[in-house]
Amino acid sequence: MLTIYHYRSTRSVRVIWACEELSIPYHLEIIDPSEEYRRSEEWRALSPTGRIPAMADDGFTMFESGAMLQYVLDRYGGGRLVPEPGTADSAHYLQWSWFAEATCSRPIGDFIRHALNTPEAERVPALVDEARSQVITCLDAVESALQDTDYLVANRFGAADIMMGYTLMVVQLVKLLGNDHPRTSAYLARLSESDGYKVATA
Ligand SMILES: N[C@@H](CCC(=O)N[C@@H](CS)C(=O)NCC(=O)O)C(=O)O
Repeated sequence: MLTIYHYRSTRSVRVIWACEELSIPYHLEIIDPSEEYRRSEEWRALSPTGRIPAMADDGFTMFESGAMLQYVLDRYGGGRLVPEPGTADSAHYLQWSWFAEATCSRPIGDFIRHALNTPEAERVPALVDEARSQVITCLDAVESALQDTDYLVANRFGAADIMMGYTLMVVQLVKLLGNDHPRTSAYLARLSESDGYKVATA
């Protein structure tokens, strides 16, 4: 059985959410999120940079939430939640999945570091503003994509929405999602109504 090494509100939410949507059985291992544990040999054997999450299945382990999600869908998904490979819809599924983690997550991380995890007296406004502006540019892209559709690909809920849904959940947590992006806010509200999302973020 899949083992998902999890801590609340981290990117393991994506994998749990997909497993819940598809009724794939999994075992949750809640890890100690302290820096001390994440520096330990035990955790570094699963996640060499000390980050969360990691996953084990069938005698191997892996890190990177997007890769974990893709593996779970390939192995246990039976074609559900993903478009047929090699099609335009699949290209867009890959595009939004990579966008969620590669392009959006970096400025969100920068914003958290420079604005939230730095004491006010030490903050550098230019760094905070730059990170915020890059997050807003990402939100603009999502807002524009949601113009005539409820979901990112083929107007059907799928894995791209799980990838982006988690990213938007964090954007909302750090209070950068608001009235300027009404379609994106409504999209996240729609996603968060699903039982899979509720279990994964509980
Ligand atoms: N690209 C990686 C990012 C992993 C990551 O940054 N995880 C966060 C929690 S969601 C973390 O461990 N942060 C602590 C740190 O960076 O030291 C993935 O998708 O798994």
